[in-house]
Amino acid sequence: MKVSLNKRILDRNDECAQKNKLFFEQNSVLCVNVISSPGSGKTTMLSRTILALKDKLKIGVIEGDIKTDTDAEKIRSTGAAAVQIETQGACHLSAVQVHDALTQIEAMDKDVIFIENVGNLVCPSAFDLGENKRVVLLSVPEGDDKPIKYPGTFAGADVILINKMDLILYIPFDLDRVLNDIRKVNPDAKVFKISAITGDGMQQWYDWLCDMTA
Ligand SMILES: Nc1nc2c(ncn2[C@@H]2O[C@H](COP(=O)(O)OP(=O)(O)O)[C@@H](O)[C@H]2O)c(=O)[nH]1
Ligand SMILES: [Mg+2]
Repeated sequence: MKVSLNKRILDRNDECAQKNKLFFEQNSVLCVNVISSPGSGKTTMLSRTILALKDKLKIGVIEGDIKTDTDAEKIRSTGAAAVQIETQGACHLSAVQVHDALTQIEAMDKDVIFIENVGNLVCPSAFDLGENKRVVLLSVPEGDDKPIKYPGTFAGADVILINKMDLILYIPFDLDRVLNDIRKVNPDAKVFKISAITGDGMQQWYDWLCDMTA
């Protein structure tokens, strides 16, 4: 019974994800679903990216959180359009929620729509939002065992950003192990080492993003 209910929820989600996909295709919008644990630096990374690329790309952001619109406010302070979805307890965004947000954010006029998913390394990866690309962040203080503990999420990424590299001198974190473990679950992902605070390493990420929109 539980299995068939879950399947129905996922089937309904996938139907709407297909509509979103068509919308992005028809409007030449690159949609990027950003997934990570809470606190790994999604909002900081997105804010820095928007400021760095503001003369090149029109960017909008759909923010997902259980409560509050603080992240949408942070994004708006960069000058970009942002809409907040409060999931009221749900641990991931759904394609329907994204669909409803697209008109509010005037997504048809943007080059890139980022979706900052609810902070969680499990549930968001099961829900297709119709995005073109998936980015997973892993930050140094979370520990070097996350790619093997949450292989499904890392396996689904097009890009993996290893964030908070500025802290690697202070926190035990075996970078070689992380890179090896990522290769085992996802040999094709691009992996960029960044600090969203200092900006180190961010240029490779900007280049990738610009290539995807070219
Ligand atoms: N040292 C360091 N702190 C960072 C970095 N990126 C984000 N932070 C900090 O990590 C905390 C959580 O960042 P936030 O962007 O809100 O994470 P989110 O929950 O994934 O959106 C904040 O205190 C940020 O200032 C980084 O590259 N280095
Ligand atoms: Mg955030």
